This record gives sequence, structure tokens and C-alpha cells, in this order.
Amino acid sequence: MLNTVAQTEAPGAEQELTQELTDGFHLVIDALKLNGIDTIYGVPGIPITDLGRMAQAEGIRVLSFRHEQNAGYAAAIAGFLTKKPGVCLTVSAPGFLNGLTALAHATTNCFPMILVSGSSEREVVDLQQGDYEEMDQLAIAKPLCKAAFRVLHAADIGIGFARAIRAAVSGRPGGVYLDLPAKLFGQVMNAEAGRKSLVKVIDAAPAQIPAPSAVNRALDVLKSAKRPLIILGKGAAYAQADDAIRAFVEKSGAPFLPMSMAKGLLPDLHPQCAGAARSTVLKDADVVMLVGARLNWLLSHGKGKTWGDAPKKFIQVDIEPKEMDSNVEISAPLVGDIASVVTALLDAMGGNWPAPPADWLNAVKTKRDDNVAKMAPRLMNNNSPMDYHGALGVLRTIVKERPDAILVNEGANTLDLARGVIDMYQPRKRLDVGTWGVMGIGMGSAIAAAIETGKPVLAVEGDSAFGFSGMEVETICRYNLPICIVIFNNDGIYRGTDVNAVSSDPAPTVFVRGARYDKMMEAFGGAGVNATSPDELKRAVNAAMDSGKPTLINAVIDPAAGSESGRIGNLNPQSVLKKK
Ligand SMILES: Cc1ncc(C[n+]2csc(CCOP(=O)(O)OP(=O)(O)O)c2C)c(N)n1
Ligand SMILES: [Mg+2]
Repeated sequence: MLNTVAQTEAPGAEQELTQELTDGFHLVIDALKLNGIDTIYGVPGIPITDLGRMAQAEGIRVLSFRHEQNAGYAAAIAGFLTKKPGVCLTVSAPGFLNGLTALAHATTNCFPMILVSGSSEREVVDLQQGDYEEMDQLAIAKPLCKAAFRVLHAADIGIGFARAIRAAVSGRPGGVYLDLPAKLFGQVMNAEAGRKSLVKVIDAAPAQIPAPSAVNRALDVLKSAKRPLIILGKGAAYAQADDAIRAFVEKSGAPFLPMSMAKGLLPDLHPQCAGAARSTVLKDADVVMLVGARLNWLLSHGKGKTWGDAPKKFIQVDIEPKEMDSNVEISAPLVGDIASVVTALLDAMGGNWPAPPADWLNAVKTKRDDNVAKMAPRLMNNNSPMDYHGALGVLRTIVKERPDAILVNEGANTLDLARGVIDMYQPRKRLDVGTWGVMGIGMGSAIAAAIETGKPVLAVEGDSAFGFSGMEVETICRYNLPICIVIFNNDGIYRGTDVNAVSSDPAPTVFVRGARYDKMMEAFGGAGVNATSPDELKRAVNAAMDSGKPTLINAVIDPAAGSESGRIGNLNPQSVLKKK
């Protein structure tokens, strides 16, 4: 928006000049719009309240949350889903700090995100004179993100956003911090000069083509395999090179294992999917090709018991050269963006790529079929109170019937068991706790998924996990989003059965028995259902998904059903003294 004011030139000048003006508020909005950023997730307050109002008035979608951390998680997952930086807007110090966990999470998970925070007066902050919400935010953000910038002059807003956008999405994506001091917003400048100062970022994430020699080296290693395995990570899902990846995996003939958020890139029921034979393929493969997956703790660092004794060779596709050899030697590093690398691999494979040895494919298939058959009867039980398998069996069928719905998932048992049981059929439909296993991504992810894709969302939440972002049910009702939340309510963290032997305080892992989370949703006008059996759960979820109405289903799970830390109990340190 432009204003016209009469401005008197130098003292004594007779002539009044009329010029169009713009200011910091409008330049921020114009910079976002120019770069196709049409949604902001945040919490209002000094100094960014008017920025939110003005952005909304200019056609940007402004989603106002109850806590910045949830807005930040929404922005992070919006980045993953769209390949554009998700923007989170916060106030200074406490709002900034609340958003910072999500910024660090985005960086760790390689999701493009920009945390834009208002900040207090530099002159006062730097002299530590006790300004309103005083904090040196730039210095604090720096170690937690990929890049951090501060803009002091309205004329630099265009450059500031261009740098932030480029840093967030180019190379390995990540979180970026952009500090906008309060004074900046009101700064006025000539509108035409302001327009010219804006930057439209051209080719924000340039293709990074792999060296042909690296492509051939990788194919030589893959061809030499007797027991090849391809592991698809969430980097492969992020790349949106779905057809090329599928063509490559199918041409290779190798079994593939999807990491959690890569599930559905190829359907979990694809004949080459080795998801149900995970321990066998990790142990027995002789050549492992990682595509957008890192050899971090989630893959046991590529060594040790999980990976068996037989020698292995690794091929790794990643955009970040420093990822290579992070944990074990990489025989064939393939540095480049996944779309370019996979396309180059397909070209170089030619028309008659040999199938992997049949005994390997049969061994994987037998193991997979055995495990699926073992699991099947457990998923069909109709116990009340429910156990995890009975409840998940129902959700598994619902997702099969509604493959374009987005599944959000967090918890411990609720996460680990849902990941194994619920098959995914399409890319980027499973959103979860990511690399850190962070509780609290639930409602932010569900909201962003609904907003960015327009698809229905099913959020499967442990009762503890849900609590981290539960107040956002109001946000869900306020924007009337098609989100169905199912809370696996087992009265606590991992289980609801712990007892405190020495006082009347509850044990640290247990919650109020028989809590009714469904009432929370009703408080804000959404639908609440209490489901005590798989049949009830099925009816309630189907009704919610059909209606598109915000719904929360309190699924009553046997408090004794879970195990400590779900599938990763082995990571708990043990006290020898405890057992004395
Ligand atoms: C931010 C954060 N705080 C704490 C934890 C530790 N933690 C891991 S799982 C979990 C909750 C598990 O309980 P619930 O969500 O109810 O799932 P359940 O195992 O009971 O199904 C917690 C608190 C974490 N991962 N992230
Ligand atoms: Mg629980």
C-alpha cells in the first residue's frame, strides 16, 4: 500500500514535493508476495501485530496459533511439503524462543523454514539497558540454524528476504532466522525506490548435477551386488522426483526400505518393499544404496549388531558432500540433488539392467510374507479396552481406503506401532516426529498439512504427545480444518500403570486416569467422541473423515498395553544401583 504525503524540501525551499511512500511493513509483505510465499504461521504481539493484519489484508493467509512452537512446527512441515520456505512469525524474546525449537527441528530435518521475529531496539539491547523483551536474538539463533540475518534498513528488506529464502531452500535445506527490529517496520522510503529494492529470487534451489564418473562408480558397485538394498529417506520424499525414483527402484529390481517419512514414495504394498523384513535386509544386504537418508541413529549409524557381520558397501545419494563418510566409509558417494542424480542413474543404467539374484529376492519375500502373516490376526482383534494392534488395524484399513489423506503421527508406542502397521500409498502422506523424535509436532503438522494441501488429515497421537500442542485444537476449530485427531489414551507416557511406592504423588509417567480428551474439542465447537472398541473407533473416524469437521476421538487403550519408550527402550541408560 502506498501513501502520498506532502514533503517540504530543504529549509527555505518554497516548493512542496509530493511523493509516494512505502514502509517496512509493506516492504516485508511485498517481498513475501513477490517470492510466492502466501502463508504465514505465527502468534501476534509487539512489534508484529500490525504486520499480520496488513499481510492478511494484502491476501496472505495468516494462521494465528496459540503457541509459537506449534506455529513453527507448522512452518517447518509446510517447507517439507511444498519445497518453499515455511514462514513462522513471532514477537521478540519469549515468542522468538518459543519458535526456536521448531527452527532447530527444521534444520535438523533439512526442512526449509524461515523464522521471522520482531526484536527490540538494537541500541538498547546492545548496551543491555533493559529494553522491553530485550534479547540478542540473532546471536542466539545462529548456532541453531543454517543462516541468520538481521535487517536494519527498510531499503534492505528485499535483500534480507532474498538471502533468507535462498539459504533455506538451496543445497541441503534448513532453518533460517530473520531478525526484524521494531523500528524497521515504521521506516518510510520512496515507494518506487522500495519497489526496486525488492528481489525476486531466481532459481532458488539450483539443480546440482552429479559427476558422470560418480554415477558410473555407483552403478558399478550396485551391479556387483548379490544382495542389494535401497534405503529411501525423507530427503527422497522432499525431492518431489517421485516418478524418477520409482522408475529407478523398479529398474534396479532391488528390495527397498522406506524410512518413516519416505513411506508411500513407492507404496508399502509394492512387491519390492522390504519394510516388513527390515532386520533381515539390514543384516544380510551386501550393497546398500542410501537415497536421501542419513546413517544416523535411526539406521544404527550403519554398523553394529543391526547391520550383521558380513562386509557391506555403501552408495550414498545426498546433496550435502559432508554427509559422506559421516559414520562408515561410503564406497560410492553421489553428490547432487536427488532428481538430477536419479535421472542420471536411470540414463546410465541402459535398457537391460540385470535383476538381482533370485535367491536374495525370494529370501526377502519369504521373510516379509511371514511377518505380515504373523501380524494379521493381532490387527483384527476387537478387544475393549483396546490394545494398540486392535486400534491400529482399524486405522490401517481407513488409510487404505483413503490413500490421499495425510497421516500425522507422534508418541512412543503410538508412533512406533503405527509406523509399522499403517501402510502408506502415496508420497509425503506420512508426517511424524522426524530425526529427533520430538513430541509436540502433532497439531502444527496437522494444521499445516490441511492448509498446504487441502487434503483431509488424520492425526494419530499418544496422549502424552498430544499434550505438547493440545491447545491448538482451538486453532483447528477456528479455521474449521478437516482434521481428525485420534488420541491413543493409555493414561500416560508409554503406559499408565506405574506406581509411586513412597508417596501419594503419581508416578512421573502417569496421567489422570480415564481422561476425556474429546471434551477439549467440544469446548471449541468441534466433534468429540469417546471410543472404547475398534468398531466404535472405525465408525467415529469414518464419520469424521466423511464430514471434514474438526473431530477428536479419545481412543481408550489398555493402560498396560505399551512398552517403555516404544521400540527404542534400548537407548535408556540403566542404573546398576537401582537393581541392588
Ligand atoms: C519434546 C520432547 N519431550 C520429551 C520427549 C520424551 N518422550 C518420548 S515419547 C514421549 C511420550 C510417549 O507417550 P505417549 O505419547 O502417550 O505414547 P505411548 O507410548 O503412551 O503410546 C515422551 C514424553 C520427547 N521425545 N520430546
Ligand atoms: Mg500414552
